[in-house]
Amino acid sequence: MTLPLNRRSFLGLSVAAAAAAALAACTPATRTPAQETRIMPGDPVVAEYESKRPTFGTTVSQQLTPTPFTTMLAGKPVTTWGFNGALVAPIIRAKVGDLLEATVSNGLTETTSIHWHGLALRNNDDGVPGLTQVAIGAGKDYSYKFALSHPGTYWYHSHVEMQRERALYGALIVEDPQESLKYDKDWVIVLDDWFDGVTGTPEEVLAAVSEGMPSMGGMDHGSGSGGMVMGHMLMGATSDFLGGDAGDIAYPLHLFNGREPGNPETINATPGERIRLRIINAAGDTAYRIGVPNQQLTLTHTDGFSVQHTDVDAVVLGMGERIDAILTVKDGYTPVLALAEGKAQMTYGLVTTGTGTVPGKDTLPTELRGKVVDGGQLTADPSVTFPAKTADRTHELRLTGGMADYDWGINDQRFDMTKPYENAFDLKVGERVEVKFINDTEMWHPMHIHGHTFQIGIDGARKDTVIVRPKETVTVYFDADNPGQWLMHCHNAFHAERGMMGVFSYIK
Ligand SMILES: [Cu+2]
Repeated sequence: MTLPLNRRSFLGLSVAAAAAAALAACTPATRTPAQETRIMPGDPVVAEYESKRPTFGTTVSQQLTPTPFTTMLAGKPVTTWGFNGALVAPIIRAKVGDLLEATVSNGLTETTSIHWHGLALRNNDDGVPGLTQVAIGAGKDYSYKFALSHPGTYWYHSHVEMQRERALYGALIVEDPQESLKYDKDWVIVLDDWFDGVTGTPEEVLAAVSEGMPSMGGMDHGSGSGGMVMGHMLMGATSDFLGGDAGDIAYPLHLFNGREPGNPETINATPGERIRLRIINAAGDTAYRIGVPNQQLTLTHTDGFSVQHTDVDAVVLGMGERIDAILTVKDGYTPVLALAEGKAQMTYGLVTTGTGTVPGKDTLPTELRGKVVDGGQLTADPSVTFPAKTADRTHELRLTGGMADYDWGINDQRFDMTKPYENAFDLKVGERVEVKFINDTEMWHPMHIHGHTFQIGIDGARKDTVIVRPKETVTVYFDADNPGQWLMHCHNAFHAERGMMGVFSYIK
């Protein structure tokens, strides 16, 4: 099975048509033998589970209009797509128990959708065209409305093709009415790697890397060199932390809340204040090493769930992951650095207390060392660990493929959204599911499961996205408590688009 690259014929029209058929009628030709037993997004049981989520709060409404707009990046006008005509989408803030009602008015000339990353929400609002909804047509409106049942730092983004490689993403913060963490203010930080309109479009870059990439034999640039740019490809960018190849896509820019290095977002604070950093990695192919020079951060949450507080010199965030950390403000300017892991590039923001001089971008450190962890290496707070239980079902997901043919997949299968159940991973309500992510490739993958959070091992962090290093196996567990059809995929935008996706399918 191969994925055709003509996005217009494959993903633009046929998915919408297939989705309409699958969701409305389920034609016999597309059925697998177990098809009629699957709990589809429109099944009454999905609504039943949604009705169990407490909604004691208010309705938070948000208008989101994906639209083309023009902004200045890298010193020139760049036309790209974003929500409400801006590089930085609205930060949606709500509380546990609220209903979120988001109306999408599609101002693009192609279909779109929104996925609510990390939330255990009703399946029919998960935003995956071809699986949970019909894509929102150009010029059409669609309303998402669902209960917010868990506090934390989440985000939303388009789930159509390469659209999130433009600016179609934003932060979603669910506050906890019973918040026990003490802090004075929070700072939402969205990080992104950027090329659109500067060196190429997402479609051009995908087409280029899909041709396959030459072997790196004899081209060892050494860890930390940042690699060598060849067209849209980045050759030889390596990271010891990530176990080798750090990323393959060349990005001219890295954005910190939509801003370039040299023009940083700057927030005011007073010495001694505790700022809760809520950091989201919205990038396509870049992990960030985040830290403050000569000062430790206290990590408190990953992917919205609390962890045993851990002081670190830096934290590495894969694509799709979030981290919450407490920064205690010192007098003067404090840079919050986000180093593009293995790529020798950076972006940053500043905290200022109103004294001292603004540090120029060329004066900032380019390395963060010492105690460095990723969210998957943290330990869950006992309040969020699953009760002990023997797994009812185990799924082994071998991550497969490679650079030579750019044929990323799972268990040697490349996902085809026109046949989403062809290699589905079945499960049933009430089961404890064990998932083994077995990385058979030469590259790391941030693996994401929709609609659930899993626990890493017996007492590891609760997460929805976890870094799996080359030749490593990461075993996670989740409780099958949210019926429907749920996508699972690598959160590297290029790996996902080339086939490293699958479906966890609830069956009756
Ligand atoms: Cu991947």
